[in-house]
Amino acid sequence: MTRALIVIDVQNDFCPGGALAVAEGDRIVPGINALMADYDAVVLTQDWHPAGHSSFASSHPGKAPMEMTDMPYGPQVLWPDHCVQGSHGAAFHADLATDPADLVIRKGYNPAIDSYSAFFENDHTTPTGLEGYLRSRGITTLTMVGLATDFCVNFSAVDAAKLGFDVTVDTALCRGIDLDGSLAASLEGMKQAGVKVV
Ligand code: VGL
Ligand code: ZN
Repeated sequence: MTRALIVIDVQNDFCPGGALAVAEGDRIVPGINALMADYDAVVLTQDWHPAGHSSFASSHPGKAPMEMTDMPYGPQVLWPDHCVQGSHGAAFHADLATDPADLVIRKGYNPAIDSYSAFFENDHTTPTGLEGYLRSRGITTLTMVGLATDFCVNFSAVDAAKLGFDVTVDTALCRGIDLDGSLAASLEGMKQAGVKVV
């Protein structure tokens, strides 16, 4: 059994003071750092949008952040501008240990498609390449931590389980956005998908 720690989007914009701040998003950083040495591989993901990205409310006249829209690939929450490529908000939290990472995978760079999952864009079809990386290293077992529990952690964990990885989400080292009950729904959805939610 070869195990990877997948650290989802521990970036300034998802921490207090950031553009899409998740309550207590920064509190998980020390615990994540402490876990890294226990794994065969450490992967960090980074939400990485071009300016004017289609998931930004500012790209949709008349729409406000947290409203919904219909995209060609399905319903999409419209977010405040966040994690713009090269910005301070897109950088990892300053205290996150990045030296132990074997791979940093960026997602959401396609202007027309959002990408919550570390494995597929929100069309659920376009791969990010992470699956191939993990398989070619013989990794079968994943622990996921990070931000936000109900969006990028949720989508990543469900996709990983569907792909046949053994997946655990460590909720003590995650924090959620909780939009209209999305946190509880995501925990239920992950369990239904066969993710071990601990
Ligand atoms: C995320 C909303 C938009 C996340 C990323 O990392 O959970 N949420 N982009
Ligand atoms: Zn995003």
